[in-house]
Amino acid sequence: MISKIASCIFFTLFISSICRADDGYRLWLKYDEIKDAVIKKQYTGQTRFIALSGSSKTLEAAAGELQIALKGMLGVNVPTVKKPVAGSSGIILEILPASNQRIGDEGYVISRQSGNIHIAGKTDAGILYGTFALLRQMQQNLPLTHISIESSPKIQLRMLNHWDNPEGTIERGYAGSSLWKWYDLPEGVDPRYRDYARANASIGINGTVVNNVNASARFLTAEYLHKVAALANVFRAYGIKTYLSVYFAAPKTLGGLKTSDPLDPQVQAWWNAKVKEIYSIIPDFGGLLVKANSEGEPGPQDYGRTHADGANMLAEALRPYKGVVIWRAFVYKADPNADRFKAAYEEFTPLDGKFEKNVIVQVKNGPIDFQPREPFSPLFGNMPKTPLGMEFQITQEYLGFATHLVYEAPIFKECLDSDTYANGKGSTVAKVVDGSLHQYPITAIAGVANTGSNRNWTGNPMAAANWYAFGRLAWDHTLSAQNIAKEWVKMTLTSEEQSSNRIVNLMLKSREIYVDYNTPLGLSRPWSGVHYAPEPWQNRSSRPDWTALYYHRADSAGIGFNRTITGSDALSQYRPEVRKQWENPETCPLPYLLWFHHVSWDKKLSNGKSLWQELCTRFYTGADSVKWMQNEWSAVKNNMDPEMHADVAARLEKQQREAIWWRDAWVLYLQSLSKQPLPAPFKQPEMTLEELKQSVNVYLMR
Ligand code: GCV
Repeated sequence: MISKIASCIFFTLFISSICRADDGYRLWLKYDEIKDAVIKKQYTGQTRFIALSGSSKTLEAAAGELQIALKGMLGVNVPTVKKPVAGSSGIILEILPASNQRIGDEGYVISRQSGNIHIAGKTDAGILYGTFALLRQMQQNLPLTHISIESSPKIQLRMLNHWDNPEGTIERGYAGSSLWKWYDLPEGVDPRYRDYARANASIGINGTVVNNVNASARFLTAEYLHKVAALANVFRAYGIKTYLSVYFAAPKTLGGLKTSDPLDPQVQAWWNAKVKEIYSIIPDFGGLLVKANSEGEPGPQDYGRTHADGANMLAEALRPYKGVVIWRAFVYKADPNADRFKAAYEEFTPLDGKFEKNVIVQVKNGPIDFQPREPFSPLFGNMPKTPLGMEFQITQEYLGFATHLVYEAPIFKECLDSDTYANGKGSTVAKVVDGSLHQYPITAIAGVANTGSNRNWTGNPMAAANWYAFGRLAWDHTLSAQNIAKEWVKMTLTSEEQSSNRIVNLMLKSREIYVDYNTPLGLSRPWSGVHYAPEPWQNRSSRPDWTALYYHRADSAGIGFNRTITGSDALSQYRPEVRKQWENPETCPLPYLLWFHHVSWDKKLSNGKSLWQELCTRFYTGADSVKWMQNEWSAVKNNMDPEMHADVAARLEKQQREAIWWRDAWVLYLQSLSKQPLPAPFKQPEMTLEELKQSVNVYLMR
C-alpha cells in the first residue's frame, strides 16, 4: 500500500502549484494534463493499474510518483495492486534476479509484454529510476506501444555537493538561503526535502553532500548529526545517500586533542570513534568529503604529511562501514612565481597509487576554477592507480549567477569528451571518470548544487536545466546536450514544437555567447571578489594569484598566459598529442589560445583577423547576441506560462545591460594597453575607463 501520508504531501504541493501560475516549484516533474486527446486516451488505456509485488519505501515512492503523474497527466486515479489485473493493461514494477547480466545494480529495463508495461530492475532503486524514465517518455508524449528501454548508470556515485553553511547561507549560492532548515531539524522536516529527493532521483542522483567543503566542525557534533539523519531519513527512499564535508582539524577544535596529525594514533582513534558515532545515527551514511590545505583550510600538510596520509586515515575509519573518502584536488599555493594551473598535478600525481581503496580524489573539470571555458584538468589520465571523480559546478559562480542564462551541458560535455590520450586516441575524460580507462573500482561525479530556498529552487528558472543536465550526464555521459535540453524544455516549459526548438537553440548557443562577452579566446577571471563584476584592471590583493593581471597578463605587447616551455610550461602536464596541438599558437584552438600563449595584439589569427580585431569582435558580437536571445525569448511568449516567461525576460534584460558592461570594461581597459582603435563597425563605449571603473566600485560597495 502506498503511504497515504506521502501521497498526501505530494499531492498538496502538487495541487497548490497547479492552481496558480507556474512558479517553477515542480521543476521538470510537472505532470500537467496532456492536451493531445489521442495520446491521452492511449496512455489511459495502457496504465489502468500499477502492480507491485514487493514492498519497500522505494517501491512505494515509485508507485506514488506514478499515481501523482497519472492523475496529473490523465486525470485518473490509478490503483496499486499486488498482481496484474487480467484483461486490463497496466504498469508492472518487478525485481529482476541479481544474476541478470543485462543491467547494472541501479539499471532498469522498460518493456512491453502481453499488453503491460514492465519496469524491471535488480534493485528497488533501479525500478525507481525506470519509473522516472517512463514518466519522462510520457511527459514528452512519446508512444509507449513498443517501448523498450534499457539503461544503467555509467558512473557509480552521482552526487550533488551543497556548499551550505550551518547558519543557512550558501557559498556561491544565488537562489536564496539553504534548503536545509538546520534550526528546525531534526524535529521539523520540511516537505520540500522530499520534493528535492524526487527531483534528484528522477535524474539518477544517488548521493548528496549536505554541507560546504569549507566545513564547519559543528556538523560533526551529535546535535548536527541528528539533524543530518533527519534529512537522510527522507532521502533514503529515493536511493540517495547522505554525505558530509568535514573540517580536517576537528580532532583539535572539537575533540580537544593537541593535534590533528593524521599519523597520530590518538587522532586516528578520534576519527574512528566519530565515524562509528555517525553510522550509529545514519546507518547508510555515504562518506566524507574533504577540502584540505586549500584556500586556508587545514589539512595534513600542516603536520608535514601528504594528502594521501590524510585521506587514508579517514579511509581507515570508514572502511568497516563501506564508506568512502572523497578528497578534493583543488589546491594551490600563494606563490608569485608558481603557475596555479600546475598545482594540483604537482601535488597529486606523485601520490598516485598511494591512496586506500575507498578513497576517490575529486578533481574540478579544469585546472583553475570553474571558468566559463577551461581546458580539461591534466590530472585526468595521469592518475591511473587512483580513482578520480569529476567535480563540475552547477551553480553559476563565474557564469553570471542567477541572472545570466547559460546552459551548462555544453561545458560538461566539452570536458567529458576531451581526449587525454592517456591510453592512446579516444582516452576521453569521460572514460577516466567512468572508470573504463583505468578500471577504477569506484567511480564518482559531483555537481556543486545551484539549489536554494527560492520557490523555484534555482533563482533563474532556466538554471534548473543545469541541475537536470548534470544529473542526466552523470547517469549517461554519452547523451547529447541538445537532447537533454529538448527533454527538459518539453517537460518544463512548453510542448509546442516551434517554441520548444527555439528555446533549445537559444540554450545551446547561450554558453558561447556568454564566453564571447565575458572571457573570449581563452581568457579567464578567477580573481578575488564576488565573481560577478568586470574588473580586468584589478591588480591588488592579499595574494598575487587573486589578481586579474595574474591571469590575463595583458601589457602593451599583447595578452595571455604563456604556459609553453618558454613560460610556465604547464603544457608539459598533458600528453604529447595534446601538448603538441596546444603549444603551437598556429594550431592551438582559438577558444584556448590565451590560456596557453601570450599573443601580440597584431598577431594574425587563423581566421585572418588580428588578435585585437578578433577580441573586439567577440566582445561586441557576444554582447549583441544577448539582444538576439531576448528576441528569441519574446517569440515564445504565447506558448508558455506567462509568469515564468516574464521572470526570464527580466533576467535577460539585465543580462543584456551587463553584457555591455563586461564588453566595455574589457575593451576600454585593453585599449589602454594595446593603444589600438576599435575595428569597424564597432563603436567606442559610451563611458570612459574611469567612469566604468567607478561603476564597478559602486557595484562592489557594501
Ligand atoms: C567552497 C572557489 C570558490 C570558493 C570555493 C572554492 C572551492 O575558490 O570561489 O568559494 O570554496 O572554489 O571549490 O573550494
